[in-house]
Amino acid sequence: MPDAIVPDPPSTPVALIAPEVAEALAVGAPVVALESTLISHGLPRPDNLEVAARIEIAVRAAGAVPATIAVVDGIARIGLDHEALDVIASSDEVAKVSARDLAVVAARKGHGATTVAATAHLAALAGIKVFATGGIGGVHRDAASSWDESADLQTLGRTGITVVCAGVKSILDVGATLERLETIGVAVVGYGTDRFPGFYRPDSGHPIDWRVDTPEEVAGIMAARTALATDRSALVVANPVAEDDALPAAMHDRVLAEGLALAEKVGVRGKDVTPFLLAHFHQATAGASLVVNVDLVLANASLAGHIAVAHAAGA
Ligand code: PSU
Ligand code: MN
Repeated sequence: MPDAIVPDPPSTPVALIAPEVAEALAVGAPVVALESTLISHGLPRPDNLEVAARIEIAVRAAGAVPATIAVVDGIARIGLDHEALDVIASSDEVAKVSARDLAVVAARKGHGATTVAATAHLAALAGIKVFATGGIGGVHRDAASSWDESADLQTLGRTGITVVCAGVKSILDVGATLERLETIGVAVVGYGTDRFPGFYRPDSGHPIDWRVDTPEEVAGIMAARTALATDRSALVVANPVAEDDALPAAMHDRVLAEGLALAEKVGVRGKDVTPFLLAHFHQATAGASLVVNVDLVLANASLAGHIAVAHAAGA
């Protein structure tokens, strides 16, 4: 992608790559894309702004350039300055934007926090190979009747990017999500584990076929994907939260059951479901789940940075 994408007929650009990110991409230096929905809709204010900054620092500490992605004043920005990050973290006018919503928000010059789907799409467009988030979206537990399956899955099925996450959120039907990932051709490897992580917990109860133990191993798989042309869908690197940082199992299971019952009772639907359940966890655990959420995102940002470095080095 050129550093700015201008629509035809020309007007103001609809997408812009920050200078530092553009320079890194131009010389093949490591870059890590970061999503913004977890900042605006997943974490409570005002700490979310500081957390967003710490996520970028974790990427830099690993030796890569962070590119947080969001739509600001109708422009899809690949890499945010402090002012733009502040808008996303603090404004009440920020929509949760999946890939299908990008053009609507751009055309009406609004603000949008990008989900995994929208972030992966824009990152791939810009030529970024590695992306870090907390947990990707998936199949909801009531999907058989609600049809609620995150658009993250569809997008990852057709977007060539490596996504580092702590599995999928335990609010989802993890088994069904793993089946869907297989169907749509998304490769899944466990980082230091052969169990699929469950976001707040290191083990969702489901095994995965492939385990890797180093960033270089992931970079090797990325190179082989390109050579074999299986890099048109995503590679998920599932990085479990450390047991010491995880939410205690009993607390997790109790709060999850309460949250699912409450969502049902209140009748939360559509894109409000995930933010509602995350907020319930934060409130019902008196902030303990928030600490876990921040820890796992920072760990994923760091690992993504190391993978981007290994990939750039041609490992
Ligand atoms: N990871 C987090 N917190 C979040 C999310 C991920 O630690 O809030 C967001 C991501 O942006 C993901 C979204 O794309 O949750 C999934 O929303 P839905 O289930 O409505 O597709
Ligand atoms: Mn949904």
